[in-house]
Amino acid sequence: MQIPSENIRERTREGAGHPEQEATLAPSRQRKIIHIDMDAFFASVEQRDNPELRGKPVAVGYPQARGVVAAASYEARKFGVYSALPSVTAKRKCPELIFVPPRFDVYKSVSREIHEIFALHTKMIEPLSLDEAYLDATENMQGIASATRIAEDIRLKIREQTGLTASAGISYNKFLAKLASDHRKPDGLFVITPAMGSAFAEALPIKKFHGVGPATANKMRSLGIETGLDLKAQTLPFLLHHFGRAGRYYYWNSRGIDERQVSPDRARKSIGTETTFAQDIRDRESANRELKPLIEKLWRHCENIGTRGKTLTLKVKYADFQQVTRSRTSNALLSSQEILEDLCSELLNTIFPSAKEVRLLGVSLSSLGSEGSSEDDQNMRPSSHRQFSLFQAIGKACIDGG
Ligand code: DCP
Ligand code: MG
Repeated sequence: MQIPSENIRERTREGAGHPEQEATLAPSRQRKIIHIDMDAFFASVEQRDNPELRGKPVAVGYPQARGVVAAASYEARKFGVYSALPSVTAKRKCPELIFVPPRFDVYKSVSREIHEIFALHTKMIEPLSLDEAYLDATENMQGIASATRIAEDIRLKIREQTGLTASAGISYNKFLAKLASDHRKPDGLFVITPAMGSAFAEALPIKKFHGVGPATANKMRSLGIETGLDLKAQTLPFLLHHFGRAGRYYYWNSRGIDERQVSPDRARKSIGTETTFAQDIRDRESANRELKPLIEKLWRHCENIGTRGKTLTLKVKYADFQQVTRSRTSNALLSSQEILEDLCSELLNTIFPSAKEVRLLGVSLSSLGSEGSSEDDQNMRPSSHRQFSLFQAIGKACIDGG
């Protein structure tokens, strides 16, 4: 049985800021980091543009058997409807739920508008998805000392110019700024000061730590680790032993420390999804079986956002945390789920038989382009869609919050 651990994530040059790929070091200087996240983004845009939807439970997505909810309005969330929930389940939980098909062009244009507002204050902007970004406001165009003031100003401008609300988190690093923006959602602002950071991290349930999906959370629980405080009580060698390189990230995060920089030049390079298994697997047949739903989700995501890729990569993480990837690249954009399945099957042949057990499998697409657009057009306009998270609520949403 598999436990989906990650949403579909949009990977970036730095590996999407995944804890396992970024060293987290002791802090050097005090920074002012703002995390902005639009509230119920796709659903709010739909309610803005269609007054009949306001105040009602709305899901952006398709109600069909295999559809999933992309975004849920806050009215729908009261019924337990959230992103990545199968549409059929959503409708059962909330019979009044109104499904609205996604309009990605509109979301992209709002995304550009909010980006322009951020750019009035700083060049240090790292978009995480269409509706979310980190800003390093330590240095800013107006020389404003208070990052809170900047965040309030941004929230106000977003409301005035787009008619939508955003929540803001302010702190001295990315980890805490992102937690802070979630703290007073919707339409809220929250500051985690250096004096509060450590206590805030200690009080967190482990699933709130970046990179902790259901499988890792279960493993932590089996080791008696339930909260940030429990995590903090572990030694670095212990965490490295049990969680590989991510252990270093957990070690520092549980102390409220995160030295990842805001990286303005990060651009989405790939979309992908992965699963950590409740029990490690050893044979090719099991791997094939576990990959099927991943490929299906990846393809559904491609279809939803009109994106295709030329390179398919299979990621394998072994029980000892060693990680390998295998890729195949085609001259043309890969155009069907069957093609992805065939390529995955070929790639599995390079992995199995395997002497070691496998704890995680992932599939991703890179060399992305838009379905139906010309080669030049694709090169000119790398698409910037957000992950359709397939699971981290399955974890919490696709394409990788930082
Ligand atoms: N999204 C998606 N699939 C997911 C998660 C999100 O397609 N699994 C899309 C729809 C969301 C948008 O990305 O509206 C932004 O995602 P967020 O996680 O920021 O969620 P929302 O903005 O919808 O809600 P919140 O108010 O919690 O930020
Ligand atoms: Mg949002």
